[in-house]
Amino acid sequence: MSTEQTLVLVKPDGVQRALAGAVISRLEARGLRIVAMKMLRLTPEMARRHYGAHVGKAFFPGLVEFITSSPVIAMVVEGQNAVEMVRRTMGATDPLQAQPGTIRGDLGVDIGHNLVHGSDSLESAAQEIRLFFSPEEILSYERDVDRWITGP
Ligand code: IDP
Ligand code: MG
Repeated sequence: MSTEQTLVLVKPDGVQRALAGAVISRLEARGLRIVAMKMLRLTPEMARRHYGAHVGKAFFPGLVEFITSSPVIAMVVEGQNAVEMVRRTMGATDPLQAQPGTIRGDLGVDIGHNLVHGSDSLESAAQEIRLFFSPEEILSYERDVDRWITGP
């Protein structure tokens, strides 16, 4: 068993479409614990750092424009295998390919408007968490329900 932390963003389309609650509910319902949360509007500099792996791709300028166009909700989410748990709960990048039952498969339509971001590995999670949050902003706490999610 490995408890992990990962970065989740409700992207501008999720906030604008009033789907932030739905996204957060699905993560909570999977047993994941929110240990940090804030609303912010990304600067272009921050967007370029967050999506550094995609620099040079054809969709990169549009991606930066989109992710900076309106506020996002950023979260650090914690739980057993949290990186993969979040990725599987989000579904495939292209909502057309995402399985029904996933966030993108149920709520999304277009690859450029896929509602949610989740780190793709433990390494990128650590890097992305550092970009969005200072260590003091990340809380450590127990929930009584956790023993019913993963056992004592
Ligand atoms: P991910 O969000 O599922 O990890 P990535 O491949 O890391 O997907 O791409 C980052 C984001 O860039 C995607 O969530 C999507 O919004 C956007 N994106 C990826 N590929 C395309 C594309 O081919 N056209 C337009 N936008 C794309
Ligand atoms: Mg990615």
